[in-house]
Amino acid sequence: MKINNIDQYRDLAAKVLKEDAAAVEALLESMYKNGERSDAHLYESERYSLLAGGKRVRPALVLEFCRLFGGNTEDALPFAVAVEMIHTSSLIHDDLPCMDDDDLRRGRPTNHKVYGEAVALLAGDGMLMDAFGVVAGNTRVPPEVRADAVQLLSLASGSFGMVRGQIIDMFGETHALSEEELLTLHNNKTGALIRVSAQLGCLAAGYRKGSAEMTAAEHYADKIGLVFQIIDDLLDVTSSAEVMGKSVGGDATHHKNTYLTFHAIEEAEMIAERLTEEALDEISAFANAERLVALGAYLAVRKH
Ligand code: GRG
Repeated sequence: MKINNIDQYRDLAAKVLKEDAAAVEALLESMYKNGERSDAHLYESERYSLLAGGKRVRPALVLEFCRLFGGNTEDALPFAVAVEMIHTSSLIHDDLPCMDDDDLRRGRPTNHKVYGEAVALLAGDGMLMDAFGVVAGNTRVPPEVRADAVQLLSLASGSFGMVRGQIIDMFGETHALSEEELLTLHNNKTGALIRVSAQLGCLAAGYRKGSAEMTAAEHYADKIGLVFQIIDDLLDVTSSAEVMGKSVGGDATHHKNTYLTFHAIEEAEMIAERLTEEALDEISAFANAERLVALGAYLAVRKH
């Protein structure tokens, strides 16, 4: 599917992200309350990062795949919130001095800059574990769907998904990676959570692994997941901290292997466009796919 005029998708994508973020943020808002004198700073630091904005792309994918396949988005909302909690925990940990040592995230000082390293570590740990409880406690869907969701989320975020991607990324700081290794890195560090978001939306709508619906969702997500990381690599060299709300230029500082290690900027942009068109082809034949088409098209031209 050729993207001839991106402007036609921009408004719809913004509307989709805004609507879905509102539902997700309302539930997040209710999760961590004031606490006692001795533990209030844990909940405050969790709220600080969870309610700091962010594009909410992953939860939007959960809700939109549920909607696309005829589900009730209320059934998918706990799954959407859980993915955002895991994503946010990974951002807190990624920013720590022992990882990327960043000062800015989502336009604000990073969690550890405000609350200290130990509290930031625990805030990330806490919301990561809480996320699995939120999924298992989603009584709006049958127990076997919850069990599938827990397993898929665990695979996507743990040692066989995002954490694996992060360790390959760290290895790459001191070793030259092959392009194949870089793709494995991206597919795990960024792609796995994007893929599971699409899968959880399908699960909430009643479609299990192996169904034509979930397979199409996985193909779409794998392609836009790679595009997401290519654009992230491009923005790291072409954008600014003001626009991004996080530091830029860190890839070069940390000697990271990125898509631009292997491809010139214009080539990477063309690959991102081609992958996006292929992603849209995976879903455009389903009725009412416009919202996910717009979201996929927008992600390829996002500026932050
Ligand atoms: C805590 C499970 C867990 C893992 C820790 C640190 C780490 C292991 C993994 C790092 C994963 C990571 C930070 C990947 C980068 C993914 C990425 C492109 C993040 C930016 O996502 P956006 O642009 O950010 O969606 P917003 O702020 O909009 O949500």
